[in-house]
Amino acid sequence: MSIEYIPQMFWVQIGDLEVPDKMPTFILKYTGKINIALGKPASQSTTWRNFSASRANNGNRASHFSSGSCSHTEHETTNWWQVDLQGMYSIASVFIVNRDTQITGYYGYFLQDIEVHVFQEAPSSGLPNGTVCATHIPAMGANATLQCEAPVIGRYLRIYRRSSETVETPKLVFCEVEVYGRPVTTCGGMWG
Ligand SMILES: [Ca+2]
Repeated sequence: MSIEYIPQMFWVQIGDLEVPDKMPTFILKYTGKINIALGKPASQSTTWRNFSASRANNGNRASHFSSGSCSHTEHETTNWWQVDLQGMYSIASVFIVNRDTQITGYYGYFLQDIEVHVFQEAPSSGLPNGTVCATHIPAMGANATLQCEAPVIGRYLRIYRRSSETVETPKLVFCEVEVYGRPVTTCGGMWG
């Protein structure tokens, strides 16, 4: 014996239409809490060993250096990490997971003097000449949210670290970079 469930449906008249009154209703509310950097094409100024840029937006917040989930540049005067969001977004904030959260007193300086820049076109040089979204001067702890002073519209997000006299030759190490914002839609096509 089997039991078959047959949902009961009632019909109501709305104007000239007869429609079911038990239609499931879904309300999609965009909260801006979707990580728009996840899995998008990532690059960095240089790569130390096999600590590729894509490790910083692979969705894994593991912060141990040997976890295989952190990016790492070579030691440079100025270095950067970038993600192509593959579309135009109004970017509101960036969440960064630093290396080795249990000993950030030491590794915090890896993320000192960093700037988040946003570009609408792919940057053509290594210069930090985008629109500044946020700046973080002091050494960062285990992780931090960098809130843009005002939302910045763009497709490419690049995080720079400049050399500082207070620390050794800089490098950029990210165990995760999450970007939060809203898609920017434009009207066009046949409806102009
Ligand atoms: Ca990661």
